[in-house]
Amino acid sequence: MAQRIAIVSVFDKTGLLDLAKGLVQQNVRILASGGTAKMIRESGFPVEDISAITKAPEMLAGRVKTLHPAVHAGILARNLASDEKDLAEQHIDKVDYVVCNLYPFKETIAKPNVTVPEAVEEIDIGGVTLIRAAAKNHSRVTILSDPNDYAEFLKELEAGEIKEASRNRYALKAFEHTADYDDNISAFFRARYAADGQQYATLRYGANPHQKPAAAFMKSSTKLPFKALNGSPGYINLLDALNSWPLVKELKAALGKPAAASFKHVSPAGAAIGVPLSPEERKVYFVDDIQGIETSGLAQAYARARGADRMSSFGDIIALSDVVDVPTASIISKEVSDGVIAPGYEDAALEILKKKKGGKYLVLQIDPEYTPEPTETRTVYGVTLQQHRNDVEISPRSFSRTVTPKDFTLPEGAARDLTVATIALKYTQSNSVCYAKDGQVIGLGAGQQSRIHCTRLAGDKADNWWFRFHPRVLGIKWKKGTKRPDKSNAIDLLVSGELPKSGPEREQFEAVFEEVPAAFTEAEREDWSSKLGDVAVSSDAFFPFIDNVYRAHRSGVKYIAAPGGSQNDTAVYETAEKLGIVFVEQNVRLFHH
Ligand code: 93A
Repeated sequence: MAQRIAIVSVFDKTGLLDLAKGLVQQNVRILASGGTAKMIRESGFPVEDISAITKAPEMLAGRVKTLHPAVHAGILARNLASDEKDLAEQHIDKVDYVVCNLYPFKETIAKPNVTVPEAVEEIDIGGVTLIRAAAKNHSRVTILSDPNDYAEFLKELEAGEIKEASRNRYALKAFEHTADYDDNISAFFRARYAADGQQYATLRYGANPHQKPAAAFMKSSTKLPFKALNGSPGYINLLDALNSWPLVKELKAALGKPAAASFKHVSPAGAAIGVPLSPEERKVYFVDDIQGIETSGLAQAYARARGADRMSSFGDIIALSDVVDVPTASIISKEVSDGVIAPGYEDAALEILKKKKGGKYLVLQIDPEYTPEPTETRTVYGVTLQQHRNDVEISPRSFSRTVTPKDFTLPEGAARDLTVATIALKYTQSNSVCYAKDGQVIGLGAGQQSRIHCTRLAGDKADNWWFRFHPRVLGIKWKKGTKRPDKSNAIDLLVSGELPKSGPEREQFEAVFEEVPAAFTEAEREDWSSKLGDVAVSSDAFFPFIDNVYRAHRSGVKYIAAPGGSQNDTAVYETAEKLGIVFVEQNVRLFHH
């Protein structure tokens, strides 16, 4: 048997001498690059320079050390007659083992104020080529890219040959080593060379001001699917924008009407399609002075999305399914909001939006044709998580199988409202439960660990929404100059039943009215609540207990859609039946995090 050959070229020389000793003991011929050979030689072990086979010196101050056919043909050759013939003709010997780790690119770029030339010098070429060639040919060649593997390798070598399972494991490690290395190189240059805002966007900070640096980017030189027409997005702005946009896109696709969503902390406060507004709705949603809202489905959709839960929508990120027109921009201009994402803007609408927030209002334009990769990847605490994107389609057809009553055909409005509620849940932090009516969310509970708490939270929000239509609220006489957020806060105190009888909070409450409205009595509450009906509810997962159905019923719920799978399914269905609620089995669980 010909003498086995190892090519050794390591930056990190940990364990190198023990390795050399073991290789020599097993009569392996060691060929090594400059610094590696020097260290082995100085320790008294036999070693040859790579030039012994390349017949070429290391060149360009080390930029070319191992890049040579004598090296790479020796590594890449298979046990095939044709490969053997090629090698014989060129007097090249097969290489059996490659030991290599790379220049410290990652460590170098971590240094403060590193320059491009400094980083460039640390881009390993020959080492990556050695590793990749050996890993490619791992059916014959062993590649060691991690000094931690030397001991085990030597043990196997002593015992005979390197096992296939070990070669496979080392090859995987090698591929990951070079992939990680390349990731660091591309990340370094992306941050410097990608046109800011096109493929790469520098963010002021991450979720909090101390989380720096922060960025949003695409890989593979793909452009970001959005561009900032005004302002610059923050990290949470983008989380909101990139969750709210697909919501409105899907809502429009499912129901054929313009759609809007109002997001806060990566959950919708409201979402709706364009359904004409009654005079009361215009008043409750603070849009009775908006010109042109009668003919703008988009403005109607946003009025409803923002109007669902005005308290939660304060400072929202807005998503709009269609090109933004003046009526929609006019509503936005009056509200406290952080930004908007839409496929386009009429010139006059953009001018209105650019004036908001002292000129800093975030206006994002999204490419409506953009389709994300099917696989989503993120890291949490350094661990990479990967999943297929939740691209399940929800439409009125998703609600065709009623459990109780059986084979019941939902009225169009109910199927529409369940569609709105369920698509909203698809983009809401779980657990989530959503109440909808008239093509809009009226109460949405997000991010609750307990489902009943979620059903209650969403139900309470739906009740608050409904009480804002009470004649007493519609008839409020505001003190002149009362601001919109102050009106929303006062209405919320009144309708939520949280109004204190006395004290400074009470005084502040009273200060905004010409005539202070009376708190609702128990009897008034019961009476007005009983007038709320035909509400649809959707849940992102099954109802584990019947309490959810009872709670939903108290807020005028007539239709429920939820996945099955609970031990209590039968009891849940029976409770719905008893209360005259239509229960639809919506088969897809929609957890979102
Ligand atoms: O500059 S290189 O990309 N050119 C080469 O041909 C080459 N071959 C191996 N760097 C090259 N290497 C790298 O040299 C190895 O990846 C290893 O990190 C380092 C070992 O150099 P030395 O043996 O001189 O200490």
